[in-house]
Amino acid sequence: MEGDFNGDGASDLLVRSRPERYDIYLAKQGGRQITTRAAGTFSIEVEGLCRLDDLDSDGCTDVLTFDREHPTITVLLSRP
Ligand SMILES: [Ca+2]
Ligand SMILES: [Ca+2]
Repeated sequence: MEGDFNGDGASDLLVRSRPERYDIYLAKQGGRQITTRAAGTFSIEVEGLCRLDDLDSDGCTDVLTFDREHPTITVLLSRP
């Protein structure tokens, strides 16, 4: 999934690297390259879902996770 997690105007990548884990890789050089090390990581239930939106309208893409097993919604706000 793509989003601008640091608000620099270049699209970054959110990758589900494991069934229970997501990693964020930031674009660099104006979006022509992507970092090789994850800038951020978070865990999610294996059956969980993840959606992206700028929930606080600050220009940085935020993450919503949905845990179906223990009905929970988690909001992860990005900061530049
Ligand atoms: Ca970015
Ligand atoms: Ca935001």
